[in-house]
Amino acid sequence: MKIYKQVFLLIISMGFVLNSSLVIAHTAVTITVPKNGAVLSESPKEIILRFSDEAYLNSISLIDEQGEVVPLTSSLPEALARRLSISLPSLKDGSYTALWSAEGTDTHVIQGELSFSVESLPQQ
Ligand SMILES: [Cu+2]
Repeated sequence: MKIYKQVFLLIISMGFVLNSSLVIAHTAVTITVPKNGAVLSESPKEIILRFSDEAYLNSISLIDEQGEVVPLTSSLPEALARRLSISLPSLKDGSYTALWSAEGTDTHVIQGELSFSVESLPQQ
Protein backbone atom coordinates (compact mmCIF):
# COMPACT_ATOMS: atom_id res chain seq x y z
CA MET A 1 0.00 0.00 0.00
CA LYS A 2 2.85 2.36 0.83
CA ILE A 3 4.31 2.31 -2.66
CA TYR A 4 0.92 3.14 -4.13
CA LYS A 5 0.68 6.14 -1.87
CA GLN A 6 4.10 7.38 -2.97
CA VAL A 7 3.26 6.92 -6.63
CA PHE A 8 0.02 8.72 -6.03
CA LEU A 9 1.78 11.65 -4.34
CA LEU A 10 4.33 11.77 -7.14
CA ILE A 11 1.59 11.98 -9.74
CA ILE A 12 -0.15 14.71 -7.76
CA SER A 13 3.02 16.78 -7.48
CA MET A 14 3.79 16.29 -11.17
CA GLY A 15 0.32 17.56 -11.86
CA PHE A 16 1.05 20.71 -9.93
CA VAL A 17 4.27 21.34 -11.83
CA LEU A 18 2.52 20.77 -15.12
CA ASN A 19 -0.36 22.99 -14.13
CA SER A 20 1.78 25.88 -12.96
CA SER A 21 3.79 25.86 -16.18
CA LEU A 22 0.52 25.97 -18.10
CA VAL A 23 -0.68 28.89 -16.01
CA ILE A 24 2.42 30.84 -17.02
CA ALA A 25 1.80 30.01 -20.68
CA HIS A 26 -1.84 31.07 -20.64
CA THR A 27 -2.84 33.76 -23.05
CA ALA A 28 -4.20 36.76 -21.20
CA VAL A 29 -5.79 40.06 -22.04
CA THR A 30 -3.32 42.88 -21.62
CA ILE A 31 -5.25 45.94 -22.79
CA THR A 32 -8.84 46.69 -23.68
CA VAL A 33 -10.28 49.75 -25.42
CA PRO A 34 -12.43 51.12 -23.90
CA LYS A 35 -10.91 50.39 -20.51
CA ASN A 36 -13.10 48.59 -18.03
CA GLY A 37 -15.14 51.23 -16.18
CA ALA A 38 -14.55 53.94 -18.79
CA VAL A 39 -17.02 56.81 -19.12
CA LEU A 40 -17.08 57.92 -22.73
CA SER A 41 -18.42 61.18 -24.13
CA GLU A 42 -19.38 59.47 -27.38
CA SER A 43 -20.31 56.04 -28.62
CA PRO A 44 -17.15 53.95 -29.12
CA LYS A 45 -16.60 52.82 -32.71
CA GLU A 46 -15.21 49.49 -31.63
CA ILE A 47 -14.04 47.30 -28.79
CA ILE A 48 -10.40 46.29 -28.95
CA LEU A 49 -9.00 43.36 -27.02
CA ARG A 50 -5.24 42.93 -26.86
CA PHE A 51 -3.80 39.61 -25.78
CA SER A 52 -0.38 38.50 -24.60
CA ASP A 53 -0.37 36.01 -27.44
CA GLU A 54 -2.46 35.27 -30.50
CA ALA A 55 -6.06 34.47 -29.71
CA TYR A 56 -9.24 33.67 -31.53
CA LEU A 57 -12.51 35.32 -30.56
CA ASN A 58 -15.26 32.77 -29.91
CA SER A 59 -18.02 35.17 -29.02
CA ILE A 60 -18.83 38.61 -27.76
CA SER A 61 -22.12 40.01 -26.60
CA LEU A 62 -23.00 43.49 -25.57
CA ILE A 63 -25.64 43.99 -22.89
CA ASP A 64 -27.23 47.33 -22.11
CA GLU A 65 -28.28 48.59 -18.69
CA GLN A 66 -31.73 47.02 -19.07
CA GLY A 67 -30.04 43.67 -19.56
CA GLU A 68 -31.01 43.58 -23.22
CA VAL A 69 -28.61 42.25 -25.83
CA VAL A 70 -27.47 44.95 -28.24
CA PRO A 71 -27.26 43.37 -31.69
CA LEU A 72 -23.79 43.68 -33.21
CA THR A 73 -23.96 44.38 -36.90
CA SER A 74 -20.45 43.41 -37.89
CA SER A 75 -19.12 39.88 -38.04
CA LEU A 76 -16.50 38.69 -35.57
CA PRO A 77 -12.84 38.73 -36.57
CA GLU A 78 -12.02 35.28 -37.88
CA ALA A 79 -8.27 35.43 -37.69
CA LEU A 80 -6.04 34.41 -34.85
CA ALA A 81 -4.47 37.68 -33.70
CA ARG A 82 -3.02 39.54 -30.76
CA ARG A 83 -5.32 42.46 -31.38
CA LEU A 84 -8.97 41.77 -31.99
CA SER A 85 -11.35 44.59 -32.80
CA ILE A 86 -15.11 44.38 -32.92
CA SER A 87 -17.05 47.19 -34.61
CA LEU A 88 -19.97 48.57 -32.67
CA PRO A 89 -23.22 50.14 -33.79
CA SER A 90 -23.93 53.67 -32.59
CA LEU A 91 -24.82 53.37 -28.91
CA LYS A 92 -27.16 55.66 -27.07
CA ASP A 93 -26.28 57.03 -23.65
CA GLY A 94 -26.20 54.39 -20.95
CA SER A 95 -24.13 51.65 -19.38
CA TYR A 96 -22.96 48.62 -21.31
CA THR A 97 -21.23 45.38 -20.52
CA ALA A 98 -19.40 43.33 -23.12
CA LEU A 99 -19.01 39.63 -22.36
CA TRP A 100 -16.45 37.91 -24.50
CA SER A 101 -14.89 34.53 -24.85
CA ALA A 102 -11.66 33.81 -26.69
CA GLU A 103 -9.33 30.91 -27.14
CA GLY A 104 -5.55 31.00 -26.97
CA THR A 105 -3.30 28.89 -29.18
CA ASP A 106 -3.10 26.41 -26.27
CA THR A 107 -6.90 25.98 -26.81
CA HIS A 108 -7.69 27.28 -23.33
CA VAL A 109 -10.78 29.41 -23.20
CA ILE A 110 -10.33 32.90 -21.80
CA GLN A 111 -13.42 34.82 -20.77
CA GLY A 112 -13.79 38.41 -19.78
CA GLU A 113 -16.18 41.16 -19.03
CA LEU A 114 -15.79 44.81 -19.88
CA SER A 115 -18.11 47.56 -18.68
CA PHE A 116 -18.27 51.12 -19.89
CA SER A 117 -20.80 53.87 -20.16
CA VAL A 118 -21.63 56.45 -22.79
CA GLU A 119 -22.56 59.91 -21.52
CA SER A 120 -22.75 62.24 -24.47
CA LEU A 121 -25.22 64.56 -22.75
CA PRO A 122 -24.33 66.24 -19.44
CA GLN A 123 -25.96 64.37 -16.58
CA GLN A 124 -28.75 66.33 -14.87
CU1 LIG B 1 -3.76 28.32 -21.34
